[in-house]
Amino acid sequence: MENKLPEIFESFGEARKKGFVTVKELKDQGKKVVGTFCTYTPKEVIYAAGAYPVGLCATSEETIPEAEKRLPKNLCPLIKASYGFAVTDKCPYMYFSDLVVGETTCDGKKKMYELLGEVKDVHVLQLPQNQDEKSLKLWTDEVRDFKEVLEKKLDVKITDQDLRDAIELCNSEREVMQRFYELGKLVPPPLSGYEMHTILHGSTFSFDKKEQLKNINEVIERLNRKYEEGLGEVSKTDKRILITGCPSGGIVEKIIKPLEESGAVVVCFENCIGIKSFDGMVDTEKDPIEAIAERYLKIPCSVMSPNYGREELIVKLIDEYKIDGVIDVVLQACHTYSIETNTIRKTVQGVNTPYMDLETNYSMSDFGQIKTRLEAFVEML
Ligand code: BJ8
Repeated sequence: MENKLPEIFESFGEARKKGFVTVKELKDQGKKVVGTFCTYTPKEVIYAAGAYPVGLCATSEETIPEAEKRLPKNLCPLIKASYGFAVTDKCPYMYFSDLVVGETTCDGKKKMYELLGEVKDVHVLQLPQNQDEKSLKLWTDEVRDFKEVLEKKLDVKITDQDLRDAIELCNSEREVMQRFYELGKLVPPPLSGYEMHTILHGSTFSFDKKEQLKNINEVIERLNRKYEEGLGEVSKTDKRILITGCPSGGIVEKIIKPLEESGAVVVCFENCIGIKSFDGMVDTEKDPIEAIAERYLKIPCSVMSPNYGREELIVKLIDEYKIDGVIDVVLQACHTYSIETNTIRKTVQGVNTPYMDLETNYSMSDFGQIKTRLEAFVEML
């Protein structure tokens, strides 16, 4: 049983590519696909419409030169790369999306969606920038409108029962994914941060949720056994790191890998690949749209102002995951995360934990410089 783990690990690593075939098959069967860019997009409404949500955030610099023909060079790589894949038709998920859902998060993304609208059918969710009662009312209306948009565009009727079933599905996914990333609380963790990131990222390209949850449950079981038998490969003395900040899909090779080769292990991803996406359940007792809106608006991303939730969450995680150091990843020209580095530094240092912010993009040109900074950071922990 034990030696089957690498196979499963590999299958998650290949999940994005394998998903291309699955999505084509789904389309051939007449199924609908909805492309999304952000953790604030309520997946439940998409599932309730009988459609499949798929993430479109690009993680490679390949199409950035093409994107820069329309977008400024000094823009976040995630935005440029995602737009680049759309205009060059190089992303099958974008190609097969019946509808692309954007959201008013950062300025760069919302202006990019205007250009994307020239080549794809785009619906933009008007996300408020605050999490108070007034904003919740606006957001609840917006989620209700989103349901109507999907009904019209996909020619379906979404009932309350459809929404409740979708809530149940997504809550069970959250429950399993939480148990998975909480393996990072073990000392030493039974897997590296690189492996954890691969599984978290790969699972977002699984279209058969039941199969995905079965596989993740199997991984959890095996890793727990590995831990109990003391067979893990991570050393007890490795420094335990929390990663926060921008989405990390495009910087794994550049930050996570060299960091873990320097005597550290990433035990917690607070960003959108991990905790931000799966924290908090949708209340099953309330009106489904209201409950969905409430859960999503609480996500503590830097696009909210103020965003106290992120500070509170990080302090809690430092304690729960026995964190030795926090690394705040900022994608170049991401103003909201960049400005928040001030608050996050104060908060983290306020609980006597070393902190470092790293600004980077998707190119490997600063690899050496980043590696040196990471080694120096781990050295002083
Ligand atoms: S919930 S992190 S997915 S907005 S695109 S803000 S990196 S400048 S992605 Fe995000 Fe939703 Fe928040 Fe998560 Fe900065 Fe780049 Fe904008 Fe970005």
